[in-house]
Amino acid sequence: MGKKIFSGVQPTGNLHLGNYIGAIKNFVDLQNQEGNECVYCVVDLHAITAKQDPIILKNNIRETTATFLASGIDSKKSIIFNQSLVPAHSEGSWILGCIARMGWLNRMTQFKEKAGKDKEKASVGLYIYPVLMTADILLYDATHVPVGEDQKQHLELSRDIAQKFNLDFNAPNFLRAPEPLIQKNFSRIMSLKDGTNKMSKSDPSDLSRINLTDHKDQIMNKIKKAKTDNDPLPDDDENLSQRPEVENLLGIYSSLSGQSLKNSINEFSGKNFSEFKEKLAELVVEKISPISVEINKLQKDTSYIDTILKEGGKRANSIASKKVEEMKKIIGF
Ligand code: AQP
Repeated sequence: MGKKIFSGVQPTGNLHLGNYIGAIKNFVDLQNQEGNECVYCVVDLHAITAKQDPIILKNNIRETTATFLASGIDSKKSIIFNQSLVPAHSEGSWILGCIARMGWLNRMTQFKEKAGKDKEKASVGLYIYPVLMTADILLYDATHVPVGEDQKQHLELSRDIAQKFNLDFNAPNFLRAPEPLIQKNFSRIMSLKDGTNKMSKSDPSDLSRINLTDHKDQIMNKIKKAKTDNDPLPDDDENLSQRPEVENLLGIYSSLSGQSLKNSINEFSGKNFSEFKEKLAELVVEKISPISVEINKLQKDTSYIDTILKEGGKRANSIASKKVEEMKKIIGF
């Protein structure tokens, strides 16, 4: 039987190679597997958990949509829309927020990381973000959610919330507990400047990430400047975890070439970093440049992008509004 897939990406700009390898590439593979029904959402309600400039946000919603399309998500096969078009997400999130427990949310490590030291100043939205994410998923009865490693804990929370709702209202199996789909290898792509931090949109250094809109010269330059160490390339993976930058670059190479880490290590053992980086840069350019060219082309046609979102929004709304109505009936509204 096919899977019901739901996943989202925040329109917060600077979509990067980590988002592509950890999430979007997987979205495309799942869409192309026979029998799957996929919903891919530009999660703009999530984006406003941090302050956004309205004009930039609007551009980022279109750019994220263009990235989906340019990466191979097909609006005829999958539903593509932005979250704020479908009111059921906000409504469902409120109801589920009354099911979730403070203790559960207090354990979420992403909130701790993103709120930083001054968590009193973080938005309430950032704190309850995992509840909105739960509503996103449960409204579509998603069976599987393709995400990067960093979202695993939120997925576990959404399973707890679904189970508690079903139990509290004696509605067995009404909300479906989803399974995360996390790639076994290279599920977390790290910064090019520091192999212990994940590649991230909000890293102030543009050299830390390959943006999906970077052109060839930028990609070559960033890989050339990527941090490595003074030892030669390894012959095996024995001490690789102590060399996070090298592990990350070999991981990117393996992931984009579709070969195992072991094969990549064998391919480059005994070679010097400049040779490896040249090959890696060629591969990243080969995979990312066509996407970046297409994003730039699509972005010029804003009315085309807006039509895709509107059409997708209608399809999403017809599924999600029905589910939220059933939810309201169950709780006694
Ligand atoms: N470095 C990464 N490696 C693998 N997967 C990643 N993802 C993000 N960064 C990496 C996955 O991409 C999907 C979409 O992410 P998002 O836009 O919802 O937000 P995020 O995880 O907050 O992205 P960033 O880049 O890390 O943003 P900031 O800088 O704001 O923290 C998700 O499935 C995510 O796992």
